[in-house]
Amino acid sequence: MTASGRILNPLLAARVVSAEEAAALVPPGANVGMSGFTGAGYPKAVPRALARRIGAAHARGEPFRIGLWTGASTGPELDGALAEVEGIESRLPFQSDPAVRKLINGGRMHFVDMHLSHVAQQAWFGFLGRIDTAVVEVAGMLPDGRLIPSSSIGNNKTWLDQADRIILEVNNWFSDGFEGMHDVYYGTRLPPHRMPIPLVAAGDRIGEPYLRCDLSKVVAVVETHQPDRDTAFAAPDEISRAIAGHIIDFLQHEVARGRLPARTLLPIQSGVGNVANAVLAGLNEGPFEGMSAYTEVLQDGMLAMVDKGTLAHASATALSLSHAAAARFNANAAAYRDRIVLRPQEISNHPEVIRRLGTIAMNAMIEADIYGNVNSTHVMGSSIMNGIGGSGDFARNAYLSIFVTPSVAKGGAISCIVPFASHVDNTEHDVQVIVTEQGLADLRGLSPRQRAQVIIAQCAHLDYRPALRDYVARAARTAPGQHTPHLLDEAFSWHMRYLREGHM
Ligand code: 0RQ
Repeated sequence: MTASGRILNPLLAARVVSAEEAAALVPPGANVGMSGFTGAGYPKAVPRALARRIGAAHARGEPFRIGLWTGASTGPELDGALAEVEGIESRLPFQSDPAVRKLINGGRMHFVDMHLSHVAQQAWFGFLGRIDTAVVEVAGMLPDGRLIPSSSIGNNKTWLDQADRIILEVNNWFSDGFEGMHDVYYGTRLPPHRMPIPLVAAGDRIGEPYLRCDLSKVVAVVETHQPDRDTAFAAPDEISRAIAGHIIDFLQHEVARGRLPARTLLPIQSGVGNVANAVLAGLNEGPFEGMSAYTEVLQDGMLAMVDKGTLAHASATALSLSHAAAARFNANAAAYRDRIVLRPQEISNHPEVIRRLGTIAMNAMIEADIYGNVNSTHVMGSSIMNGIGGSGDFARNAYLSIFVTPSVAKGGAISCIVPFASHVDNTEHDVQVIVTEQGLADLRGLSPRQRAQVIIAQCAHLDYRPALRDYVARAARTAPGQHTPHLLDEAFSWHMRYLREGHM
């Protein structure tokens, strides 16, 4: 047994080295598949040591960059450290680190923004190139070499299976209670041999609690003791409370129409960010109970719902918690294990399962246009914020697809309802409901021209309604086509005005 007490396999115990020694095994130019999803379960020591090595190489004038693949966003010790030394050539599939964002938007790092459910299968198809090295955080290692995952699973199964060499970080900050929380499904096959995924309820377990690992590929094991990044959320404010209120009214209306089961509804999915978290806080005060979640991220708001019993079961691929909530989770992990299951992201975000379960998807956005096209990723059309993440996986396949945003951004200088979205991630075909603090636009069964009327009347801020209505009226008079009437020569003038006024 080694210092951490978590490495019960003798072969793995014999591989324990320092983070520097492990980082020395990553070749320049390598594609590195690291663990980590929304700030949870990412390696904390090796990436920093690798960043130091890259920084030293750059100081000597030697080029050294890697391709960095993860589950989703990580933490400052990974994305932040590698960005600081400009050590990342290309990044996929999602990020939220300010330093990474700055490099991408400055044209100094490539970013491949992918649906999160697509990553593992595209790696298996061979579409992304070879994975040289996997660097994966785990909470422990069994005597037979199987691995206890930590606070996220993400793409770890795929990285471990596909990489030529494996570096493991074993983090004994996580309590013993994490063992048994995970469900790693090994039944996925490649076309034409695919079979149905046998998951019919959010809480089902269809796989194994451990990650398998070919021990002959493990070149280094590093011991750590460190919590995940602090994913702190802004307290719900008047705006997010109003958005939550509109959603609860809508869900009750759907129950009254017989389109949703009373009390438990259908499994909910909730996206990342302050607004999504605040909506969960609102739901926790609402009339529903014994619900389930089939989602990718379990954030503070959802943990509070589990604590209260509003949620009976939650399925995700990762936690994404503030330090206070993470400490509470860690102390009670054994109890949460019965109600919370973490899965690979190819399963948590799988279109087949999302559609079978009838998920209610609720994701935040940057802006929507008057016809219902949603921009989840780009500010002013050319700068990335985080990435599409799982919003598209859920929106297209959900029973109900809801997008939320405050009606204005930047203190009211920018309308989040615009004539023409400056970038489209989720199309009008995948967006059924749009909600701002102003109200809720139910777009189901509406044509584009009908949608424009409802979105402006229900969702746009009062200050922007006249200009939006003016656009619609003029487009109705002069646009060459009257299905989705647009004045293309001025469609982007809204965004141009903000740019000219120096809001970016
Ligand atoms: O920037 O902090 O610099 O002012 O965008 O905006 O209002 O705090 O909203 O934290 O809920 O994030 C869409 C980014 C919303 C997130 C997004 C600026 C605003 C602020 C954040 P500042 P808020 P949130 C499952 C689902 C895509 C991935 C996804 C996201 C910042 O929810 O990344 O859905 N979604 N995944 O000022 C200019 C506008 C703006 C704007 C907001 N119209 N114009 N700036 N901002 N609207 C989870 C995963 O996939 C992992």
